Amino acid sequence: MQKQQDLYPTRIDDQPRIVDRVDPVVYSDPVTRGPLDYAQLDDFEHKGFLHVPEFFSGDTVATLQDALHHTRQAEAGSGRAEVVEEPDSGEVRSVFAVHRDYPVFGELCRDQRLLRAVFQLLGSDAYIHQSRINFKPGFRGKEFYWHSDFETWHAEDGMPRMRAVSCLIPMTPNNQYNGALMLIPGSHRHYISCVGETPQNHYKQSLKQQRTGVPDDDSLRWLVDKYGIEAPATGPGSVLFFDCNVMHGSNSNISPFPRSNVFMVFNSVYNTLQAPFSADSPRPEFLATRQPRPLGADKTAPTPAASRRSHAI
Ligand code: 6CS
Ligand code: FE
Repeated sequence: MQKQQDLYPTRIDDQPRIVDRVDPVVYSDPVTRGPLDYAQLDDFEHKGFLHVPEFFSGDTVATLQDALHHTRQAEAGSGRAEVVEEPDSGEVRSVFAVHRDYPVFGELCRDQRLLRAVFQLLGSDAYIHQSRINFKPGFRGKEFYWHSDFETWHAEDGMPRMRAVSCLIPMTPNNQYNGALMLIPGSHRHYISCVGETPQNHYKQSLKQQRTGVPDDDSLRWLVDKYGIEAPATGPGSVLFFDCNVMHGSNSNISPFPRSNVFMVFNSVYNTLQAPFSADSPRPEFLATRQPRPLGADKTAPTPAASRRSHAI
């Protein structure tokens, strides 16, 4: 498979580097109609994330919460590759490919309003690059150290450009007590090229505790000094959209309250995976879709306004 030019080299030097993003953030015209208004699209453009309260109805949330509880019970001790356990307690930390294996989450990723919002951000049709539930159980849910998802998806999955968006769909309250997601607003406009080499089968370690492909202290300090940190308090019914390259992480949860979220990662159909840019072999399909199934995000509105960048860049 012919490799595209690597605009975002990483894990190749023994020195970290911070380079500017060359890709757009919001790909469609701000006038493109959908659930996100102009101010919200502008917010996403500048911060790299957007919290939208009350996106889903109470009935939808209740259905999703039931499915989440069922998933956790079904997967505890299942030993499936898609299931990642907490390093110490063995509790379920994450379950991947839930859009493929659980019908309720398969329907969620086809929600027409969600897809329309994704079209407003990506300016094209999209498919699920990755889906997961992060349970972050009470008392023993461990941290997700600071990282850019794109750095991993570029290095290990071969995602060429920054044209993917994550939708965090909270199933419990996310607050300062139970490990809410922390994000650095504006960090999506800078790409931190990390040191180190990708170990073989890195995902078997990184999904429990990521050490390779995380920013060095000086780069992280530079970002925080420049932009600060935000930890939006979210909860069931809302959606947090965040750009593939925004720097984020979450603390361990020592509260009694779980912090469980569903994540749907939408990738533009114009950004399909190539050969990994910094790994010997691609990660498994349950982590990174290599057989895209477009969802029709570009067909979700009655009369979409012509969008300037709805074609390949
Ligand atoms: O490696 C990945 O794809 C996963 N790792 C993290 C820490 N966030 C994105 C994704 O779930
Ligand atoms: Fe992440």
